[in-house]
Amino acid sequence: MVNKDIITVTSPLLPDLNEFHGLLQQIWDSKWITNNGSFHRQLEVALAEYLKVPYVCLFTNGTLPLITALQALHITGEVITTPYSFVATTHALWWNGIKPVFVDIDWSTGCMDPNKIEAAITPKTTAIMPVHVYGKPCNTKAIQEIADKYGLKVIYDAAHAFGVECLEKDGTWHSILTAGDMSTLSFHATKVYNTVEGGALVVHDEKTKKRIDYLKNFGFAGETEVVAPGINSKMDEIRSAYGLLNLKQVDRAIEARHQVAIRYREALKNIKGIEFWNDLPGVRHNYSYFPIFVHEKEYGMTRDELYYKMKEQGILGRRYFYPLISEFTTYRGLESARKENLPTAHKMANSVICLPMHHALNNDDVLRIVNCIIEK
Ligand code: T4K
Repeated sequence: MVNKDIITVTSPLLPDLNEFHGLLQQIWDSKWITNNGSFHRQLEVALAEYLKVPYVCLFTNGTLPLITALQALHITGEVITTPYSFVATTHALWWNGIKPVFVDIDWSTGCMDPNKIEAAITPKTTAIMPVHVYGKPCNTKAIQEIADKYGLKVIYDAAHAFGVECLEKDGTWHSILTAGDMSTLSFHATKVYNTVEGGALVVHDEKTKKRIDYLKNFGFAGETEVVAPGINSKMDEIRSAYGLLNLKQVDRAIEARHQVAIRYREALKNIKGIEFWNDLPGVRHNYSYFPIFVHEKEYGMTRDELYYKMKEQGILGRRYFYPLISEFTTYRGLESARKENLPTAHKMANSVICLPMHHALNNDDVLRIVNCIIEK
């Protein structure tokens, strides 16, 4: 019998409502509701500490930090990027009048394949914009070597990579957000850590932090001084307060996701034609997504057949990231968007289903999901 209870791909981590009321009362009392208020300042400091990064600039979503990073670093011409992401990554380039140049991805992570970058560099290339897709770390070392060789900036779209850390040779854990020139985060409702809508730009020095703070507030450097053509992308006090509360419970949420990943892997390990990734050695993952790849011949069903079967049973996995960004009308005319240029990205986009993954999934939910995949 089909169980009609819906299981969605994700579910937002919500702070305790009573605690939130308490903070709202403080905001009401102060009557300071936006423009770099006390909760905004507290959250920037708390996030920098939690994420082990020098500076966090809060934003109103995860798209505006991408657009702003490109502005702040004066990126022009062409930027090498990945087609295997959410459209916001490439849209940020387009909004800055920059031509995206797509390169293929690596099957073992879904991230940009560093071996494909050099061939895509032209005299107009000014930067690389990779994505730590699903929170899997890009090969940051290889990317940085190429960037240094050609004098390119690197802006990481780290929307999925909240809290992801890598083990360094000296035995210490480093945030993946310290790679490159800047990294962006999304705190959208669907993310591991959310502030309803929200995002951030991670920068490495105080001067850049100051510059970004101007840019996200119309370029104001003082009451009557505008130093740059800025925008308004500030996070308000209400969402900052909500964010402070969610930060207290995000570790528990990540651990709950980890347990879901363990159960999925155990249940699916012997299912022919269903591929998934194990944890990478030396990486602290955040389990933001659980993609599986359906190999039609071995599994006996196409990806879409399984996707729609799950849907009929109320299990709403998602085909993140199908179609590829390079297939959308805005971008498909680009030379680099040609299918033969992106074979691995096409293969991944055509075989992926992200299974439901969030902190509140229980054992029965996981059982229902894996049974739907196992029973053909
Ligand atoms: N870069 C990358 C790599 C990104 O993935 C994203 C965003 C960005 C940049 C831009 O960051 P933001 O500007 O968005 O901060 C979602 C999100 O809207 C988007 O943030 C995210 N990536 C993208 C991968 O997924 P949809 O259209 O799939 O979301 P939606 O509304 O269909 O929600 C999915 C499921 O989540 C629902 O079925 C149920 C659950 N849900 C959703 C919402 C909004 C809830 O339970 N409650 C909710 O309030 O795009």
